[in-house]
Amino acid sequence: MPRQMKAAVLREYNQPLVIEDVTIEDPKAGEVLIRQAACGICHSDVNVVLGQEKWNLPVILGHESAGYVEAVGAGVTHLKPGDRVAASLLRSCGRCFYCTSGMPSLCDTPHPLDSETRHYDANGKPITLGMRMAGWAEYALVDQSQVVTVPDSMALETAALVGCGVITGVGAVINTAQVEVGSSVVVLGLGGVGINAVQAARVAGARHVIAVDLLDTKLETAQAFGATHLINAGRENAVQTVKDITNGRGADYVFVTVGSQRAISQSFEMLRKRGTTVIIGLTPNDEAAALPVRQVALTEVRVLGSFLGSTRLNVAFPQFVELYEQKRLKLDELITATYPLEQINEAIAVVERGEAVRNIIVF
Ligand code: CXF
Ligand code: ZN
Repeated sequence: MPRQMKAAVLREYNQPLVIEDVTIEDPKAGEVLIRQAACGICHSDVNVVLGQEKWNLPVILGHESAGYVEAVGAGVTHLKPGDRVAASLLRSCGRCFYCTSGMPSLCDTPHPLDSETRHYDANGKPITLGMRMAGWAEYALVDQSQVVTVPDSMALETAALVGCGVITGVGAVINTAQVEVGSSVVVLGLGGVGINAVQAARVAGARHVIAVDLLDTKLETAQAFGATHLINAGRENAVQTVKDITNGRGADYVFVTVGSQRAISQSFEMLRKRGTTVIIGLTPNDEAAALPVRQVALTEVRVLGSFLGSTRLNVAFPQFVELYEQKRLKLDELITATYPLEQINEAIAVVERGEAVRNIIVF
């Protein structure tokens, strides 16, 4: 039986979201309906609200959450109503070349939830299920591959952050780059992803964890998450400072979390020979960045892309839980503030101003 719920609907770009009565359908085969406890606000959601990324309007956004299993579709055997779970936008079919090769973040099998309507407004008109979750709502419908169970030791608000920000930042360091003990690591940009890259570099045993941003408040946060050196790129020459810290050699790894050509160019100037630039942040549209061809060839630098931290959810989540229980991964500290759904527009405005690591909606 379809359920009635409140949801935050984006009807027009650059306009406040509208809290509406929405009908959501039952889960179909392989799907899970989650009664949401919490859902994060990610910069990628805000980019859609601002019209910088387009979805078919009206749309419900939100793509990292946690809650309770409300109902499961046919064939879902490892989850039952009442289970505490976290959900991610990382969806994978389990059968394609990429999934069977251990690269589920690159799964390219279309899913019915990508295109089918499961949400209807009060007039019976369809609403798009955005960001593979439509998480800013009292219930969310996802594929079972997007769901992991949460132990009682972890609050659902905390678990909600794992699905995008944590897997993307931590995964880039641990999975994509596989940073070695003793490395010199630079993180350019200290939003939700950058802060998680900083703490993952610390967990991985990096010698230098050099955090770079334009805002002192973000640099202070990075220090609390394990950065050993802070560079305000507005005041300091970041390239020179990285060289100074690394015996004039340059960094082993630079993680570029901001989608900017300038940051990518700078990353090459900061690298040592055979160092690695990891590109995480997306540039607007399909902008290209110039590659320093001679340097790439002559100094053997490497360029890696990282999408959702090259994560395998069922491997990563239990690891994160254990690191969290050992107090080596800080998750509670990522939460800047919690808001009820009715105040989602205030919460988004704070994120837009760059004042939050993570704001979350609680239900
Ligand atoms: C993004 C990456 C680009 C597509 C939307 C989701 N990842 C996390 O926010
Ligand atoms: Zn996100």
